Amino acid sequence: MSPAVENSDSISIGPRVEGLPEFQERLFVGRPNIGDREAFLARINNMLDRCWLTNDGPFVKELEERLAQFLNVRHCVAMCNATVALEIAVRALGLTGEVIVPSYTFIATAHALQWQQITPVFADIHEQTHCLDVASVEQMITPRTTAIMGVHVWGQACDVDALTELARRRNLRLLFDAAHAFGCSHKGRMVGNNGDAEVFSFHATKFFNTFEGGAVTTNDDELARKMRLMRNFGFSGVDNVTYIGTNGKMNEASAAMGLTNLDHVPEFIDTNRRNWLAYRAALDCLPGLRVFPGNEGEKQNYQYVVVEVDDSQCPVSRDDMVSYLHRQNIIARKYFWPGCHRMEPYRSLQPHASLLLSTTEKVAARVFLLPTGTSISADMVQRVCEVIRGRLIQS
Ligand code: T4K
Repeated sequence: MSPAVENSDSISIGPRVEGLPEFQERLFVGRPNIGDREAFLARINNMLDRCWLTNDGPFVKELEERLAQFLNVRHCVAMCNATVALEIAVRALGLTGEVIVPSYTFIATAHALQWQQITPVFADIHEQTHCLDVASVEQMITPRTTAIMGVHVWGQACDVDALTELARRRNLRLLFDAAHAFGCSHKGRMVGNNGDAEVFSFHATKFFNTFEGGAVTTNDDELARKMRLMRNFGFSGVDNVTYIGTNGKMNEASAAMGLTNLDHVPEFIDTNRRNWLAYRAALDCLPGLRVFPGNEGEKQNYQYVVVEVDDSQCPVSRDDMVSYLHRQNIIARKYFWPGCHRMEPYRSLQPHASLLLSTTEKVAARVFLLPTGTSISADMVQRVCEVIRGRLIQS
C-alpha cells in the first residue's frame, strides 16, 4: 500500500483502494467554470492597449451594467471579493452591536462582522433548507441587535418573506449573503433584489467567477452611492475625500473574466444541471444517502452537489465516506463543517453557542459535497457514483 500523501490543499489522501474506477487526476469541488478563452484574451489585449487596469475602468462599468440588467436590480457595485463587499455593505448600512447570522456558512459571513467589532450572533437553521430558521432568529434578538444577515445556502433563497416581515416588525436592517446564489431566483425574481442589499461572490470556485471578485446589489440609491465611495477610499472626485473608505475595487482583468463568463451562464447551468440530475438518479436510491433537492420551480445554478448521509440507514459514516473518496482522488468537501461557532475566535468568545444550534450541528455532521462544474463530464459523474456504490457494497 502506498503511503498517505498531502495534496496542495493540505487534505490528507490515504492509499488508493484497488479494483474500482480510477481517476488519474484529482477531481475537485470548486474547479472554476471558464468561458471562451479567445474572447477573454481579446479583452485582456484590449485592456493592455488602453493601459487602464483598475479604478472604475470600462470593463468594470460594463460588467456592473450587464449584471444589474441580468439581475433586474437598480444598482450593482462590483468589488474585489465578497468578504470586502460584505464589510462595506455592513458599514454602509451603519450596523453596530450584534447582527444575527447562521453558523452554517463560510467563515467570511461571520468575519465580515467581527472584523468591525460587531458580534455575529448565531441562529439555528432549518433541517430541510439549511438556511436560517426564522423562529431561532427571533429568539436571538436583543436590544443590541441592529440587523439580520441571511445566507442563501447552496443558492437556495432563505425564507425571505418571513425575514423581511421580522426585520420590519423589529426595526432591523436586512442583508443577504448571496455568495452561492448568482443566477438563482426567489418567487420568480432574481436573487439580488431582497432586503437592503445582497452580496455575491465571484471567487474562482463560484458558479460565476471573476478570478476573485464580488458585488453588492441594491435598489436603494443612497446606499449604492455610499458603497461606491467606500470601495474607493471615500474619494468623491480628485483630491476630495468625503468619507472613510477602503480599497474594495474590482480590477479590469477580473471584469474581463466576468464579461466573458457572463456570456456562458446558460451553458454553465446546463452542465451543472446535467451533473446534478445524474448524481441524484444514482445516489438517491442508495441506503442513507440523499442529494439535497434545492428549490424546484425556481431558477437554480446547480453549483453544489450536496449529499446528506443518514447515519441510521447508511452503512458508512460521512467522515469515512469522505476519506475513502479522497483516497480515490475524488476531493469531496465537508462544507460547512464544523460550523462558524466551532472556529476561532467564536469558539472562545461564545463557548456555549452550540446549545442553541442543534440543527446546525446535525446538518454540518452529515453533509459532503461532490465535484461538479464544467470540468466534470457525465462519465466522471457515473464513475464517482460507482466509487460510492462500491464503498457501500464493501461494508
Ligand atoms: N459567504 C459565503 C457563503 C461563501 O461561501 C464565501 C466564499 C464568502 C462569503 C466569501 O466570498 P469571497 O470573499 O471568497 O469572494 C472556498 C473559497 O475560497 C471561498 O470563496 C468559498 N466561499 C468557500 C465555500 O470555498 P476553501 O478554503 O474551501 O477554498 P479552496 O482554496 O480550498 O478551493 C476549493 C477547491 O477548489 C480546491 O480544492 C481546488 C479548487 N480550485 C480552487 C481555486 C481557487 C480550483 O480548482 N481552482 C482555483 O483557482 O474556500
